[in-house]
Amino acid sequence: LPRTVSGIQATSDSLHLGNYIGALQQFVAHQESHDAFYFIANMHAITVEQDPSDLRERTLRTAAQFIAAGIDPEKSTIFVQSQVPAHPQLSWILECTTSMGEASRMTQFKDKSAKQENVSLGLLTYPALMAADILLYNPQMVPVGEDQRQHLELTRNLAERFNYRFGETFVVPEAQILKATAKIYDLQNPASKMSKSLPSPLGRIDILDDAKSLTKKIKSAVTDDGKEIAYDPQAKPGVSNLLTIYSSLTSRSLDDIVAEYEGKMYGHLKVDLAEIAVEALTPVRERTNELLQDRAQLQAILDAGAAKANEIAEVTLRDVYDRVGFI
Ligand code: AQP
Repeated sequence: LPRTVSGIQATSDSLHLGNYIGALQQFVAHQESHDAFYFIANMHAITVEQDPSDLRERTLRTAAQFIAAGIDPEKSTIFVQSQVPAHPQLSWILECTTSMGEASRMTQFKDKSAKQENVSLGLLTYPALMAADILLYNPQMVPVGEDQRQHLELTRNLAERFNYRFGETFVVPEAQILKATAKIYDLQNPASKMSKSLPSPLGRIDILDDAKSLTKKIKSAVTDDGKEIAYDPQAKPGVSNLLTIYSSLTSRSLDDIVAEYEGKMYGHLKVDLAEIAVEALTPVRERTNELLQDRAQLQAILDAGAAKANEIAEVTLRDVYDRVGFI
């Protein structure tokens, strides 16, 4: 089977709908056709300050949400980044082949460092660790949202550079960014992406939200001038975002949905979408809570995942150490 790898940071109690649609739904789909490795990026999480007990809790909660969303530990390898030491070990070597210019040109670094008072060195070297996360497993394909496109491009460059200098070592992976769902936007501000770090309580849908707050958030979503329900991200970003969410949660085409709502009002679309979201996310919330009742079992799944990930990552790391001349 071809291989795939991807991760999500453990930076909040609940993943949001952008993570779910942009990443998790793809993860679930690809586990059928790929040897899949999905990890909880707790090392990336500490590039900005995290409270240790929150981080510990969120790591387990994120793992529970992976499984509740449909990632099957029998099919996919689920693990925690810090339990595979080859990630930071390879990251160091990749950092030494990345220029300061390249790292500081990354838009995520520019955006996040502009928001921080104390910018950590880890925020700058974040993409080298991400390259290591990926290249250790020699995947053909990496499913991510649009915001990670630039980091994936850097990963490919670092792989090619290393191969050129030290001989064929890494597979150069393709980014898998689904055009339709690559970017889910904030419901209150459809010009910016839905994210964990923006304080937008009504704009961000958490997948663990209960029915009441899901409904409230969708009903108060910002819509656009005019009345027509049409998919037009430029002229109608708010409605288009709702249509994208609708389409992803129902697996129905946009054309089909737009045709159904011809002549109806924004309110109709919102009422129906609220129901669809409640129906899609309630089982995920309930399953997450169930899984969190048995933490020993969750930890056992993560330990088994780490053992499998370590086996593969160590082989790649040994080869890399040898090639760079480490005795
Ligand atoms: N809004 C989104 N639409 C589609 N995909 C998204 N992803 C994130 N937001 C959207 C994808 O989810 C995966 C995990 O991303 P992350 O762990 O970096 O999470 P985040 O939500 O982006 O968290 P942050 O870093 O806390 O938020 P910001 O960026 O605001 O600082 C990735 O595949 C990502 O593309």
